[in-house]
Amino acid sequence: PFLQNVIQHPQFIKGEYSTTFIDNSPELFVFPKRKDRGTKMLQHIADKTVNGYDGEGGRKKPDYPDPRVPELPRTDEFPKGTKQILDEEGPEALMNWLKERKEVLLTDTTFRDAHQSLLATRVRTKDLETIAEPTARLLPELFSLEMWGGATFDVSYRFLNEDPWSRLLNLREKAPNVLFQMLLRASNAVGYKNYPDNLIEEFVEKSANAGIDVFRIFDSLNWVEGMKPAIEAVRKTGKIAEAAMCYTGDILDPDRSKYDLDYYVELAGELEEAGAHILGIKDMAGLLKPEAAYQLISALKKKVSIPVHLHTHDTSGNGIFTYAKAVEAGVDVVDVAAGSMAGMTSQPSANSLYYALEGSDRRPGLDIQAYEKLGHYWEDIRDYYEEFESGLRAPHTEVYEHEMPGGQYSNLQQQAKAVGLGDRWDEVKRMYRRVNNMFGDIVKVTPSSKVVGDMALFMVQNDLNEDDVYNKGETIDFPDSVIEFFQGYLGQPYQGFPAELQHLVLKGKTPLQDRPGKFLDPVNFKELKETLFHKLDRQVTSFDMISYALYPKVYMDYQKFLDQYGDMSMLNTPTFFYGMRLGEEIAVDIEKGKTLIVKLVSISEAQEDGTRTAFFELNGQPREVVVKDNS
Ligand code: 3PY
Ligand code: ZN
Repeated sequence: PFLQNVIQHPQFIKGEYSTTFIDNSPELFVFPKRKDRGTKMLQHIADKTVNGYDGEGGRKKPDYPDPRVPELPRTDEFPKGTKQILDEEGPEALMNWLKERKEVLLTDTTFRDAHQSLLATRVRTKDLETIAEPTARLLPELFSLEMWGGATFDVSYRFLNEDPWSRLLNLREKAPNVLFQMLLRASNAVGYKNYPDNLIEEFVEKSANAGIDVFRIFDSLNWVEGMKPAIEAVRKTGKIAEAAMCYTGDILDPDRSKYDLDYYVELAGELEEAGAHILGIKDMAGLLKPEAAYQLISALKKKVSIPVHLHTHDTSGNGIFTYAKAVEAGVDVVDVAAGSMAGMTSQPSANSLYYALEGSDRRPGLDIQAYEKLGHYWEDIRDYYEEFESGLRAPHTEVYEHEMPGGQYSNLQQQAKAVGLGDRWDEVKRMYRRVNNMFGDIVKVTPSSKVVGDMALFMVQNDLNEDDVYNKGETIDFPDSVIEFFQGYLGQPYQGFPAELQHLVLKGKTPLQDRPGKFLDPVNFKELKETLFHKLDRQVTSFDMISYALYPKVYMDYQKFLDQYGDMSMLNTPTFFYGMRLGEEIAVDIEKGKTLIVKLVSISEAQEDGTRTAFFELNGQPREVVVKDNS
């Protein structure tokens, strides 16, 4: 281990060592604890078996049938797709190709937004990997696969104990022919606050290297200034910058004139000017009604010369109608999800859209039976994540009232439950809209939507109404996210902040008027590498550095998990969440060519100290682990 430490030391690698290098580098003598991967894994399995997926004894492991994975045509070569056009001819050629298409193109969001919106972002890499190659082989006509970014990044570390960068690299290998698309929150990257410009640049560059082709960039307040650094960073990599405007309000409603048609047309012009290859419309809550879509797309197609890409959520049940009108008005690409992961707070169904456009010369050109087969797989694995379903069973037109983004609905509901407001969810939804009005009618999408959500929870929890806030505001400790929002740390809302409330929230602090990125110290990557080297006791990658810089605590908690249990991403999902049933036997491929056979034999009653002993067989050998029973 000593030699390992020497050759992995950053100074050694850079050749910066002298005779005093060993004396002056005490970290060389820190050796990793001897790991027994088998025992660590059993520890995790025992903990889930005893304490449930939620750590509170929730639900025992159901017995799931194997998911149906479509059989693939027997050929080695992947059919060529959009990725080859970008790689061989560049972004401009790809844009021209796109504009020449008669049919409407599709982005499949099943790997990202669909599960972010339906299953609280919980789908694990293992389940994505299994279906990535079948998807790429069966649907090479897709414009792109949206499969990364947004909330998937931190949820990956936080709740799934896995590394999002590995997800990207693994999927890229399995799907080399279709463009990979990610959702980038402009200066908030994949986080919930503004970051220094050099971190955004580094994040974009490394994501592009690792396999992202299309960056859908949005600002949570539609503030173009806040988007420019990200757009430029993407253009520098030779990849595609899709600058998206978030759709809020209702252009058909004369009483909501703050965000009218002119507002969007002007914004579109600014985004094209700022260097967008594609204009995105990000209807994150599914508020764009069919006739509004027709008017909006028609006006935008007149205004800009770049392709237009529409994203919506089917929460109201009107998604297909909205897309049909958008297609009629000439939209170039729309976002859909595989049938069994579509609808409700997710994207409209690819399958439904295909049939809805029967008889139209703009119907998507793809093999609908392939989509049906892929849907079987998703239908089967969706059961693993049942605990994270929002409970929404039918189209939900209240969304036109509360305006909550599809990706937030199930997450905020979980948050409400966690603070004991599960049974006051209706109130929270109504308060969400009231908070929006208090804030001056703002764009609500991560992270601005989180601010509205935090404030709504805060007001319901403390039984506050608008008058209370204005009357007692001086003495109220507002949530941190609300204070930061009014400080301008998320950027500037269209037409500014409401002055009275800003004054009450800030209590004398001076708000920013300019881009937060201009005031933040750049990340010192050299220093950060040293810090992390000491913390992790191993060679540090650019991916480690970026993730640590984005969210140090979440990242270090993930490292702690790895120390304690090891990499659990290879466990199948039911075992990862629920542990094992008594007598059950599973095979775990811990690396290529190395499989462990695990059997759970018995579990003792709880001892006085609250611990239980789980008895396993690991490759036929008896093993015991002690686990604390939280119940
Ligand atoms: C995200 O930022 O994660 C979103 O999906 C916003 O809609
Ligand atoms: Zn979305």
